[in-house]
Amino acid sequence: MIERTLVIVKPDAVLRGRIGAVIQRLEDKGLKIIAARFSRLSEATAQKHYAEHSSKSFFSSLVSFITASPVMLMVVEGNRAIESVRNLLGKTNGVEAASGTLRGDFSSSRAFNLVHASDSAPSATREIALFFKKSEICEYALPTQDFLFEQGE
Ligand code: 3AN
Repeated sequence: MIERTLVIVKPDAVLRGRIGAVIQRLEDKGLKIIAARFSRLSEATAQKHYAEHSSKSFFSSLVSFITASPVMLMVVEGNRAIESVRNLLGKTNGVEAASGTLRGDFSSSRAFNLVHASDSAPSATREIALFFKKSEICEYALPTQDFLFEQGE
């Protein structure tokens, strides 16, 4: 089942020089980047993105953190991409995330956990629309496509 998901390489990963490491893991998995932009989020956009957490005590620190430096925004496509990317990230808290996952290997924090990825199909639709226009999404085929997963899988 082909899905699209939104990935944000967050300021901790950008400032620690780990953008490449994140992209490498996505490519290693056979996922396809179909849109990308390097951008500093406004406070208003960050608040919209994290709207589901607006009542939480950590909301303002979440917004400060995601706006602290530019971030790398990407739309990633592939077989069950939403679950697949969440598995590549690991648990929210880097201390608890399994070794081999991005957070497990690169984060020792709950707040500074390197990467955001959509957690459901409705979230992915909402988040992709928040950051990308339809015209910014590039449809193309990978030459390796037939060897990444079976049709209908
Ligand atoms: P995930 O990023 O794994 O989807 P969410 O959606 O539960 O995790 O949380 C969004 C972000 O909010 C997390 N990436 C984390 O940085 C932060 N966060 C979540 N829970 C807490 C908390 N209890 N205290 C501080 N920050 C938190």
